[in-house]
Amino acid sequence: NLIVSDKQRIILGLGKTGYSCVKFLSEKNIPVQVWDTRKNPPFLDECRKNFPNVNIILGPLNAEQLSRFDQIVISPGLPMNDPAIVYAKQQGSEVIGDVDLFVQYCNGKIVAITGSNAKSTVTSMVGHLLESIGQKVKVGGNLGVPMLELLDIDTQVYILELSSFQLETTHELNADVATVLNVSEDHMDRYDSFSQYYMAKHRVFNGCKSIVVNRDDALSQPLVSDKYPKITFSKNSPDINQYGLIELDSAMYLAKGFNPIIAVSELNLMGRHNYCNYLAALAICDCLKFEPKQFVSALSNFKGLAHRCEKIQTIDDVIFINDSKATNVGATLAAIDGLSDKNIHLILGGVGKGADFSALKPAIEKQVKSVAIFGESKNELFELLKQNVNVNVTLQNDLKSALNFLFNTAKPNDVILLSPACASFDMFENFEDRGSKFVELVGQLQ
Ligand code: UMA
Ligand code: ADP
Repeated sequence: NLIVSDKQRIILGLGKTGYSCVKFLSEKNIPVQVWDTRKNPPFLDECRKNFPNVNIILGPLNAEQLSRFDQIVISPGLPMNDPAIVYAKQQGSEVIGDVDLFVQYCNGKIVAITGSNAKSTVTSMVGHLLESIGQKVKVGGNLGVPMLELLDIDTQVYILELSSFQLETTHELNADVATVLNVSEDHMDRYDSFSQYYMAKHRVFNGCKSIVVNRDDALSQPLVSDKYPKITFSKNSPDINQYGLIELDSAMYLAKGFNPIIAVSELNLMGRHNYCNYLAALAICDCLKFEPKQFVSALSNFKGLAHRCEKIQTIDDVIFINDSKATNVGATLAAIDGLSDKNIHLILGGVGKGADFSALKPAIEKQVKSVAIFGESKNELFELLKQNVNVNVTLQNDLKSALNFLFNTAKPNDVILLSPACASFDMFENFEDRGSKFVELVGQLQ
């Protein structure tokens, strides 16, 4: 049992996660202190007001002081390889995250979803499908609401989106269903190697009871033995009793084995990558013993999330798509592939997070007509893409000039796609802010 009252415990971080831990433990009369390296962390005032007895330390971590605590509850935004944290661990401090606390107190089933892309979409989809059949569900984690805030006695299934940062500090998750939806490079500014990032993701399988695997992505296969019940999905044709896509009378269907479930024309989300997301969600529900035929109407009325390949509007027959959540190369490749029947004009750039952009080049050469690049990584992207006879590549100062350039270039029926392959915090607050500014700028074109 991790929590014993005589333990000296410190929470690191006073953002959403840190504050949820302070609140959860304090309300159980478990003494905590909290430390944030920032001078003015987001929940400072709220913490002072609601928990005046909690000691708050602000400023850089001190290894000696930190190592005096028996247990350190670390927020996902802080790296585990911080020298003070490494030292405290060497001195015997136990380092955990909010997931470990959650698991200790959770009585419902846990669906744990990770992957480099599609986590939020699939997490929300599973929530929507299960709710449609009357299950009492809660959805959260990396998606936005810290998981400790979800806990209550009525919930039957918790559907958690988990980031590699959250999984790094997770020991026994014991999920009823666990999945790594896909793995491609991301957050390389935080990891020493791709394999370290991959290993963090695969901690989602620790102690799990059943697994969902993407047949198209070898890196989604768990490194555990075959003893776990397993259901698979693929954007290609299905295996016996497994999920995939089939064609019947020239229409494409989601299918289990060779039994069609619903025609993709009935679905709101476009592109093969999204069909794959519906299949992943169905496979997860199947692991919980719910058959796909129960979900036909819920599949057709799932609206999708903003900023993920979201169609904004059409002006002069040019279609505008906001995929601001594409903060890594894999997501942008999926968007380009998903729109392969259109002429694409692409807006790229922002904070590269140490990524290798080279996989973008062949996809852009094959399917994109013009690219407008802006933001912190613009020179690196321009160097990669500039020598190209078939694609018009331009450097721009900001999102507005990038959009205006492409609008002047695009022809009727073409698509202008914001899918930047980069994080946004060089010029925006977050990906939502970037997407909303894009929508606003598109509105001004009329
Ligand atoms: N920070 C400090 N000093 C500290 C603590 C944090 O400088 O002492 C900085 C971190 O470096 C980071 C920022 O503050 O830049 C926020 O870190 P945090 O751990 O306080 O974050 P929370 O507010 O608790 O939000 C976290 C997730 N954020 C991160 O993992 C960075 C949120 O995911 C998540 O929704 C929330 O917990 C609830 O579970 C956001 C995210 O960007 C959306 N996630 C990354 C992603 O999706 O790519 C992994
Ligand atoms: P995450 O929570 O993992 O970041 P989201 O559902 O928010 O996932 O989507 C992030 C980005 O990934 C969006 O740009 C979206 O269009 C793209 N995406 C969605 N599904 C897939 C998929 N199956 N493979 C690759 N990219 C995808």
